[in-house]
Amino acid sequence: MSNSQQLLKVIDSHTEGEPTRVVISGGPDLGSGSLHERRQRFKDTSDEFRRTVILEPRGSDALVGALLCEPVDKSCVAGVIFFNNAGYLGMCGHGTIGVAVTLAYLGKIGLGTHRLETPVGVVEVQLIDANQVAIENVPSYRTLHRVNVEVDGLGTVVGDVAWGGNWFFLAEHSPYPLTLGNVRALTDAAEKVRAALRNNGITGTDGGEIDHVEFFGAGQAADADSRNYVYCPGGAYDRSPCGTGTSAKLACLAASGKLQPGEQWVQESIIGSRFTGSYRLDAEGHIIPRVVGRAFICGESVLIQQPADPFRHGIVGEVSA
Ligand code: PYC
Repeated sequence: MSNSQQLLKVIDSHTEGEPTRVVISGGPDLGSGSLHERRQRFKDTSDEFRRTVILEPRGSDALVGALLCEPVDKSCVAGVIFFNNAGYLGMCGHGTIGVAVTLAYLGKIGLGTHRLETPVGVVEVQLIDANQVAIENVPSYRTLHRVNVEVDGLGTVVGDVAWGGNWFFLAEHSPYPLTLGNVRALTDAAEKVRAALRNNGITGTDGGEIDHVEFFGAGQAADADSRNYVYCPGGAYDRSPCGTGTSAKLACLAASGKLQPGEQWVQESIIGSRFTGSYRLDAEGHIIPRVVGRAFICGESVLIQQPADPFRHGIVGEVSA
């Protein structure tokens, strides 16, 4: 066997069905600087690494990768940069729960509260038991209320724009019933909504693209407040209720006076898994979402890249014979 093959150690988990792959060794050296700067360096110099970890044949469109880094803020147990099949995320709620459970599995953290640094700020994680984690997300807020967007094939779609660590459009009504059988139709609809937002110049307040779309409906379980479908930037749907998406939802509920600080909101996903959300207000009056969910370790492996493998950096197109 060639000894120039590259080895990457990863631990896989899923958070309420949504997968996270934490890179334990073999990742790129991103040097120093803020997590925001290191995420840019990752993008500029090591995008092949992202593709190797996430894309088929080693990964899948639903997978979110987490690269552990030295934190700048020494009160944090680790820094983390999240990435997926399309690029890099500011924050990832299900991924943070997956990272916490992975760090516990590795014996690096115990029960209790810990801090993690992300490119968009510090988040707190509380390891409640080996699988259950509460995250306190970055401040979340609604920036637009009841925007009307003309969407190809769907007519006028009404929704809010909110930040929950990523930019979300939260449509008031789902174009289709929120069942797993409708995922293809929901994904097509979400892509059209995203395109309409882009074509109409509707962005986040920082000019960032609104690249996550949520549709909401009634919860199916008796104690669920709502069910969602969440479209992620690379075209995959979130199997979990989406941590940053639930944070964006909490921001909208708070802004409309429909949820008070400390009240619970049970958000069901399209596969019936759930997060329990609530929020507190910080000194500036921003909402700080708390999202509770479970993650389970489901793999510990070594990814191998052999030099002759045409797909060692993932399948990005056809290869010639
Ligand atoms: O849980 O925040 C989240 C998330 C974002 C994209 C996929 N999951």
